[in-house]
Amino acid sequence: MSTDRTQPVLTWPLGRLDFSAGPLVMGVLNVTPDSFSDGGLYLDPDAAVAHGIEMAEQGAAMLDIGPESSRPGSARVLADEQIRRAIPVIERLVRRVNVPISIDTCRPDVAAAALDAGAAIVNDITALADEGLLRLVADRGACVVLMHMQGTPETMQRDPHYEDVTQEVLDFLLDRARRARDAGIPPERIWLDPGIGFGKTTRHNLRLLRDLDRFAEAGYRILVGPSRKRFIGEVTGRTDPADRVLGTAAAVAHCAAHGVAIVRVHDVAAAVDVVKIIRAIHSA
Ligand code: HH2
Repeated sequence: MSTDRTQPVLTWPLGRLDFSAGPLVMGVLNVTPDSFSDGGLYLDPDAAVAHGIEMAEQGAAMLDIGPESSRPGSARVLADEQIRRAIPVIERLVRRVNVPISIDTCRPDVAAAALDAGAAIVNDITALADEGLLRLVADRGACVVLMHMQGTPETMQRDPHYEDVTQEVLDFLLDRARRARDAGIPPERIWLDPGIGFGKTTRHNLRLLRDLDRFAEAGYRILVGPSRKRFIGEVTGRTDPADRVLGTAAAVAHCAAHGVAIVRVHDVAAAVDVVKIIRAIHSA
């Protein structure tokens, strides 16, 4: 079983991405009042669109629009409110930037509205648990991020537990990937994400990062989202997420050196530089 990851250019009905220059950078754009790092900064659509354009200019290969925070302890946001936050921003961004737009949601009605507005990727932290979202992604020809999470955002950090975190996360993702393929989603449009910080202790996150080669060998493109997360604060002692840019850069460098296809970050310019350096070293 494998997807043809040797093909550097991915074209799908809604977009095109060239992976030949090493890992691609996905810029995070949270249109929420309460995201752990950029909450409240881009609730205003003008500010959100300006930041999206800025990240594309800095070299983001795609933009991930998040209308609901999934930080530990966060509550769910109704679909209507997610649509109200995200759709005007997506409608404007697709006309202003030349990169695919991703919608970070687990709700089929939000994803449908985003795809109608021009999004090309569905980023689902519940790995298409919802049958309707699975069918939507298959029918509409979107790319999808299948992410691993133990529990739900409300409860996931209470007592995460694994016998073998890497094997369990990998087994889960491969199982969800098989289900997505059975529903008709081609393997090259299925991207797998170990879900850094989602029902994991710092040790679990570090183990997953240490074992990235095993994910990269599984036959699918791998996406990793370490950006400014708590494990970086715990290792470095940086309590303010804004002070975790260098720690994030180190994690991005590690991802780039271990077969990751996409890194999801807030600090696009830094990640783009890191990826360029790792790539230059590897092709020297
Ligand atoms: N992390 C966050 C949200 N969505 N999606 C994927 N695929 N992978 C991730 O690691 C991931 C994600 C959490 O980060 P952020 O969006 O910055 O914060 P919040 O959930 O508080 O909006």
